[in-house]
Amino acid sequence: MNKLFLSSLCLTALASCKPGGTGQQDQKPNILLLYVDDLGYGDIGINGARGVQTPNIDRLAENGLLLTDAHCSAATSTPSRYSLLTGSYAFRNNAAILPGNAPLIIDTAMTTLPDVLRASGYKTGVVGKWHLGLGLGEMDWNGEICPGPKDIGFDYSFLLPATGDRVPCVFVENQRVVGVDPADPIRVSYSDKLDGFPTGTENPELLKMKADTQHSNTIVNGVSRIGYMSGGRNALWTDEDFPMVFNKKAIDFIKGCEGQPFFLYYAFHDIHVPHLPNPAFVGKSSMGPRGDAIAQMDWCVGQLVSLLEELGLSENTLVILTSDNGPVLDDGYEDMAVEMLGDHNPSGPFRGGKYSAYEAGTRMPTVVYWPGVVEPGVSDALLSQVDLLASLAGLVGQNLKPGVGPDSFNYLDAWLGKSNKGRDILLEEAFTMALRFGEWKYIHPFKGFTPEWLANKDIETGLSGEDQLYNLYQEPGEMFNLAASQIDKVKEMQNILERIIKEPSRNSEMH
Ligand code: NG6
Ligand code: CA
Repeated sequence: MNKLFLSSLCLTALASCKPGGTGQQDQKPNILLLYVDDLGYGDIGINGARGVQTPNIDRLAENGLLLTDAHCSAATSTPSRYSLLTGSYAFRNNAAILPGNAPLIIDTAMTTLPDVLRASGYKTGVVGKWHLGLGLGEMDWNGEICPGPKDIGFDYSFLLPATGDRVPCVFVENQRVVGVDPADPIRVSYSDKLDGFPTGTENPELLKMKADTQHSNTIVNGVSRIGYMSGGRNALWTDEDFPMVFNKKAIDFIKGCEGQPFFLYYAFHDIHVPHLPNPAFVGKSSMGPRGDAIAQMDWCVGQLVSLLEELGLSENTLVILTSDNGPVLDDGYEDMAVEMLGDHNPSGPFRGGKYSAYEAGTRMPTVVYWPGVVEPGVSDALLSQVDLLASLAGLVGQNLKPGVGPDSFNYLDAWLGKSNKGRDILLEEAFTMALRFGEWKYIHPFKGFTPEWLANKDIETGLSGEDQLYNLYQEPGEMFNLAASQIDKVKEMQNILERIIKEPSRNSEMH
């Protein structure tokens, strides 16, 4: 990485920031990270979506940078989010999909992405899906929830605590449940049924959408979820209101930052299950609720971009839109996503999807938009979200202390399209680990057992007891396993993987 180039890039970027309408002259650029949930590579128009239109995202891509080989760090949510915020691979902390009553998995002593930006004068906020745990375990949802976002660098937070399909079905603002009532205390359990709400198993006649066994516990808003809760009746969310609720909080946050640069991590619930789009978006796609949720999310993106324009902030705001893992059609609810798919391909030209070690597990639809700084174009640089910590630190001129962002490297010039040089190697975490290196993709043998709920679904996990080696330049679809004929290459890839596992990448310079 060329330091001179980077610092001059930084200066150029900052110098080209035009004065904003809200007095943001000469400020560091705002950063708006639009983090969609479960959105596949092929789910946006510009990447070939057939069953839904995404005009707002396409407009960002046409006027910005479309990245074709940018990855989240893992094929599920919690590990990807962990890496994004800490610059550390999730396996180093055994981060896996969390239940809704899990403790916070980010050590509050770590320097996180929002910490880095806050130290540079940013106001930091998170709105939307959290899924990184809250509290210390055995949490009391009726008082202050600690530790939480503010303890890892966020000045403001408005959260959906875990996922839309997990209890508790309440919003948490600045670490307190919104609308909590001492007379109706909230309790949450993932092991014991709690009195208070009917369950999908016992009262299926109350459901507006059928679900599998795991999703057949507490019914809220006519939909059964994973886990049990009681109390908090005045605090319950209405899924169909999510786009308006979250967008309003995001807009209020941005407006409230007048005079101070902001970092907003806007983590969509869409397009995770349950798919319950607002009536305004029902029927907007030809694919039923999953497609309508994409249209809804695209509308939300459009609203935020319009806000930046109205406030005169567009040219002083770096917008990154991406996703936390690949697409999935059957994730527990009967919502016609499989039946109504038509000729739409959520994974684009790649194999697999959510949960998968194949490319579509982590290769994300990714757009970078910053008028006047990022030139319109397409880049096939190999990039990982684990690098956003170091790259954005580079943008704001922060040097990372040793140990901070242990797997994160500064690829700012590639993220902004100033260079085509991305990573040489890239780790993809799933139930096993996979590694990209030049034209090669290696998938490590999986010796564990596939969870029953996953094994029973029609999902290509990429899990095998054997080594797998694919040549992505020859066939991006990962159909022909070359491991048996490329023994030396397999060995080389295994060695790289071992080094990554053994020590933080910043020590070994493995990137
Ligand atoms: C799985 C859930 C799935 C989804 C996922 C988390 C079952 C059978 N499946 O365990 O529905 O909630 O966890 O998705 O329970 S993620 O995008 O947040 O990682
Ligand atoms: Ca996800």
